[in-house]
Amino acid sequence: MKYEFPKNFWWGAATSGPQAEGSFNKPHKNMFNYWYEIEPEAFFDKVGPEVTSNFYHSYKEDLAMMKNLGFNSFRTSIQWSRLIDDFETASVNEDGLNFYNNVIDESLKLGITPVMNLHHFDLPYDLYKEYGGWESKYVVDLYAKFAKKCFELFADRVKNWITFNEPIVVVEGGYLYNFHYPKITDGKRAVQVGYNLNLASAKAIKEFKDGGFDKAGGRIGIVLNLTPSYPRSNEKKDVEAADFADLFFNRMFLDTAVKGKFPEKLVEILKVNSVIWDSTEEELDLISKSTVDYLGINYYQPRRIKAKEEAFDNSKGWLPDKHFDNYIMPGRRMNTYRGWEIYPKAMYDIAINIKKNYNNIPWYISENGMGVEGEEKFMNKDGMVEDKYRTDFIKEHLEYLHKGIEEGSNCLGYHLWTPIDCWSWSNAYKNRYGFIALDLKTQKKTIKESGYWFKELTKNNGF
Ligand code: BGP
Repeated sequence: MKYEFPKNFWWGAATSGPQAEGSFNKPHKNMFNYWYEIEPEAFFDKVGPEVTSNFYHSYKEDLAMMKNLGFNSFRTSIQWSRLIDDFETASVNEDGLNFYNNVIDESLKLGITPVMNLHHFDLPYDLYKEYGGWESKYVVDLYAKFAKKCFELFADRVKNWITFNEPIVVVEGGYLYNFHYPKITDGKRAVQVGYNLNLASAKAIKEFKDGGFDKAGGRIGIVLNLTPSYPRSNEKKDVEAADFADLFFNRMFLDTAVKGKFPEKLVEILKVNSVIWDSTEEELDLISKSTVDYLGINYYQPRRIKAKEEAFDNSKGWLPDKHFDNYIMPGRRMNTYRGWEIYPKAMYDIAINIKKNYNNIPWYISENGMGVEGEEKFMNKDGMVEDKYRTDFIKEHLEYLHKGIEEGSNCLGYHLWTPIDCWSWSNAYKNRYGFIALDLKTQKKTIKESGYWFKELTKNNGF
């Protein structure tokens, strides 16, 4: 069977500023720079974010390699901590400005559409220290100033914007489950952070529209990691538990971004538990009027849910886990390196969900991929990683995506995570995801077998 994709389908891959550039010449630290400084042992092999894949210096060669693989599009992010000197006035750092101008111009020169994201877990550390980070509405306003500045500087050439990558991960990692600094566990504060991130995204969208950047051919969206919630069984209790997980982890951002409204049921539950966010009528009005033009959806793994089996431990106060338990489904297929289930059919479920429940808004797969540890063991004598498992993984996911598109879902493209093996938060360089292998010692970059396969795919617009 041949899988052909719509005309002008985006083929490419995504990375982020903090994971690819390295920290060279940055005027400020972000949260990860700071965390590494105080706790290097929290990072795999104690490898920090200073060098990463050296995109700051090698962007030309890197983009040329992406072009060689047939990319027509590519996502990265503008680091707030690189572009801006003074956060209050949003004054611009000359070196940062030159760097992003060069990246954008080089991409366009090669015929690669740049998709620019404004926040990939990389809040400037000073804004946490001084104001409490995403718990503060003042920081929300500073972010909107930063976003406005980016549009003014780059929207003449960048037509596809993203306000946030996976905002729910900021909530989960930093305020619930301790996998990102500041590693706080506090349900009420987590909920406020979730609200503030929604508000920040809406304020950036408002700046975009007020500035007329949409009328000038631009569009703005958000990237959400929509992890479909599957109940253990059809029993009411399991279904309700899965429904809560969907409300909290997906729809808190999805409904707000697309429909301008928090799900009523979620608001009700948060009220009953006395953890509802602090909001004003004016903010909610702004949110309702500032919805996205398109969506990026990151999909890696499903969320399996069962009803709570043991009494919830209240000692830390309310947490979302009061309403569900994670379910370890027997026989599930795993990527054991990352500990994530592999379930390609979710691509189809996502496509149909967007079509049916979210006005069939334009969207694309902004991340999907497979992180594998110790990939050098798959290297052949010519130094090429033979990552057939990755090609198979992509194919299986694309088959289900294709089915969703055939049934009318308005999907614009597919980006792998990531073009070149890049740095991953606390996992650093443990798991590799790229089409292109990175030798961390020499910074040598070598195309993997999957990269050559992808090149054929982009030529044929399918496989
Ligand atoms: C997504 C993030 C990426 C990337 C990817 C792979 O959630 O948007 O930044 O890191 O996951 O996950 P990890 O690096 O944790 O293995």
